[in-house]
Amino acid sequence: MKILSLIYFFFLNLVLASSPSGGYAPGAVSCPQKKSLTREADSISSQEQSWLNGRMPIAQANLITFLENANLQNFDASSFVKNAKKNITIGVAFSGGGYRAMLVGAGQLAALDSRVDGANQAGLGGILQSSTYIVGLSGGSWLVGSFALNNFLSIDGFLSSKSLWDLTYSMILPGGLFDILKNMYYYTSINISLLLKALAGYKLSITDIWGRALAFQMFSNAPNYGAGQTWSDIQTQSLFSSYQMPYPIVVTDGRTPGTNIIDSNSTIFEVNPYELGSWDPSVYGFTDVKYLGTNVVNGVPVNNECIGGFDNSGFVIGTSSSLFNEIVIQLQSLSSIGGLFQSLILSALNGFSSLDVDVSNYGPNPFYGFSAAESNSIVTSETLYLVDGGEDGQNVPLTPLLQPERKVDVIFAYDNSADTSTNWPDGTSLIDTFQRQFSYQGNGTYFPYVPTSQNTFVNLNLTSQPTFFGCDANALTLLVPKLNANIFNSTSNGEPLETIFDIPLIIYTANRPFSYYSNTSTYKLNYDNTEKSSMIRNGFEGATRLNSTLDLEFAACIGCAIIRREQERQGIDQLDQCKSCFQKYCWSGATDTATPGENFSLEGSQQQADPQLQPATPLAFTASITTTASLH
Ligand SMILES: *[C@@H]1O[C@H](CO)[C@@H](O)[C@H](O)[C@H]1NC(C)=O
Ligand SMILES: *[C@@H]1O[C@H](CO)[C@@H](O)[C@H](O)[C@H]1NC(C)=O
Ligand SMILES: *[C@@H]1O[C@H](CO)[C@@H](O)[C@H](O)[C@H]1NC(C)=O
Ligand SMILES: *[C@@H]1O[C@H](CO)[C@@H](O)[C@H](O)[C@H]1NC(C)=O
Ligand SMILES: *[C@@H]1O[C@H](CO)[C@@H](O)[C@H](O)[C@H]1NC(C)=O
Ligand SMILES: *[C@@H]1O[C@H](CO)[C@@H](O)[C@H](O)[C@H]1NC(C)=O
Ligand SMILES: *[C@@H]1O[C@H](CO)[C@@H](O)[C@H](O)[C@H]1NC(C)=O
Ligand SMILES: CC(=O)N[C@H]1CO[C@H](CO)[C@@H](O)[C@@H]1O
Repeated sequence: MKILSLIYFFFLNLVLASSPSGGYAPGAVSCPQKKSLTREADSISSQEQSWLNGRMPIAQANLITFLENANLQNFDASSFVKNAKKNITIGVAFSGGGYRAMLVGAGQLAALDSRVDGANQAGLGGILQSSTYIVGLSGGSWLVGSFALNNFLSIDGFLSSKSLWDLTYSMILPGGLFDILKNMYYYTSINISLLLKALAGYKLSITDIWGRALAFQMFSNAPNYGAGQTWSDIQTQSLFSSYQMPYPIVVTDGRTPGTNIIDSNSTIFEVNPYELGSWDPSVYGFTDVKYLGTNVVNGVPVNNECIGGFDNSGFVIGTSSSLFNEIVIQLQSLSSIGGLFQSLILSALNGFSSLDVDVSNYGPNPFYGFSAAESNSIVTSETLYLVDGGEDGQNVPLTPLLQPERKVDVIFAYDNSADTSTNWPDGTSLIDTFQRQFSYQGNGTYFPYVPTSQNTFVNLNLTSQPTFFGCDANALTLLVPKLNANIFNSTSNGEPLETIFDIPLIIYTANRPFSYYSNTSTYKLNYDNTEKSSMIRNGFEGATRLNSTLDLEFAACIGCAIIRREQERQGIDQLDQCKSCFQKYCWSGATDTATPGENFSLEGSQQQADPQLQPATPLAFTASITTTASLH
């Protein structure tokens, strides 16, 4: 019986997969024409550029529609967008925070999606269709990966699907207590995946288990739950290749095993549909994601032998969220139910026990001997170790959108972190991103001023309603002292130099309760359908100022933020309506670093504040600030 089912599952692994082995294991493929799989990070890839050539006209046309519907007064959207000096480029970023971040993020995403029922009425529908980039990290990477690899299915599609995002039972026992066949299939299938990858000669990490488990929820429409589905399969999704979806990117951090210190010098990696790599000087390179697993020296395949299928879709989002490995480890204490997982883990860790549990193993290292990177860095290691993208504190993944090469004008930053002891965000992520630009690794990225204290975020209501940062580019000159003198100059090839107008404006939206307390624990692993749709609905309402009921002009105000940089570039005066919007939504630069709130209460051993933050929102709630760094 056991042998038979093993054989059965083995063959099931072989059908209809883009991985060369047909299943989870990487396998030999012929090498591409190009000499090196790796390139310097001095520009976006030629594939990204050619994709943008297709996307930009569509995004600009959709932006005209959005702006026309936004009720901006005395504004000709069509002529403004058509006469812009550059394509108006919108990026959207979703933070980590487990299923909370995925579900609240799904509501925020739905609010921007003109295909979703109610999104146009609520004000922001169409922004997703006008956007160029969409970035996710950890729980946010499940969201972005789900959309990208299910061919940009709308949120309604996820909710009506029987298998996608089925969170009724946790990944420990996806069939619940009674669907024994489902549970058996699940465990056997994961086990076989791991076995096949190990047999193919690859070292496993817990992320292999974790990634396969996630795929059962996120990629369940793919054959055999995505065992043979790769991240580079995004390239062949029809709504990607016809430029109908934004360009999806997930973020993960580089880490040296044995160290736990993530400082401003950590290396931030991104995985996009074509490449994995980093803009940071420590690596400063990108490798073709399709050929991960290939043994290379300075990007050149050894013996001209190449590998495909390493970039399994679940493995990629599992990497971005590898902090969750810790949960999986803790499951061991969950007695009999955890026992199955435990036995999987033990077989995966066989001979591998010295590694930190939250490290994903990308070996052979695609940047081994890479000449553009720092010589004493990651390039000397035979394996590339990647960890949860939020481990450096920047839980909203903004780094890919701050690269001057991407020319982003405005970023929707959705923060569903659990910074406070009651699992609400307090701006920590933005503070960390602000500071990184001054570090060695910041390497010419710029980020507008934000408060330096979380207390200011909370006291000044910057987390209770969408807030704009960097409203006035002329106030940012001190951030770019080197470039300031050259603002209006061009380089020899006629390209304009970076200017203050190329620093994106940030539209920051933090998780808040409107119709539902969406501050669930990062470790909550199962959501019944009511909880799931309540989380999503609350995210939708937070993104839209309660469906624009709290501000009838909200869509217009968002429009003002989107057109702001182009107006500044051209020296066009702001509309009166936009001036009053900016009064309402821009951070003025004021600070209030007092411990938030008047009502104090004791929590645990720490004395903490419990301010009554609202009544701008229908549900009254309290937040408290923790001093210890917490998991997102
Ligand atoms: C907008 O993008 C398209 C496609 O890349 C490009 O051809 C066009 O020149 C861009 N427009 C501006 C104003 O830069
Ligand atoms: C806001 O709109 C969404 C989508 O139509 C809907 O599900 C939700 O109930 C609305 N909220 C309120 C308070 O009307
Ligand atoms: C960051 O890296 C730079 C250059 O290698 C080094 O000078 C600096 O000390 C590092 N900072 C930290 C906090 O490690
Ligand atoms: C996984 O397979 C190994 C053999 O490769 C077996 O010893 C182990 O019991 C299996 N674990 C589960 C949970 O099926
Ligand atoms: C959610 O927020 C409310 C109000 O701040 C708080 O009372 C509750 O404990 C929080 N729930 C969790 C799970 O943190
Ligand atoms: C924050 O919002 C609350 C509720 O709307 C309001 O009472 C308070 O004055 C606001 N604080 C600031 C600094 O705007
Ligand atoms: C930029 O232009 C100004 C004014 O033409 C000129 O004085 C300055 O030297 C230029 N800077 C560079 C770096 O070319
Ligand atoms: C703008 C900037 O400082 N770019 C630098 C980023 O890092 C690479 C590699 O160290 C440099 O070559 C760039 O000049």
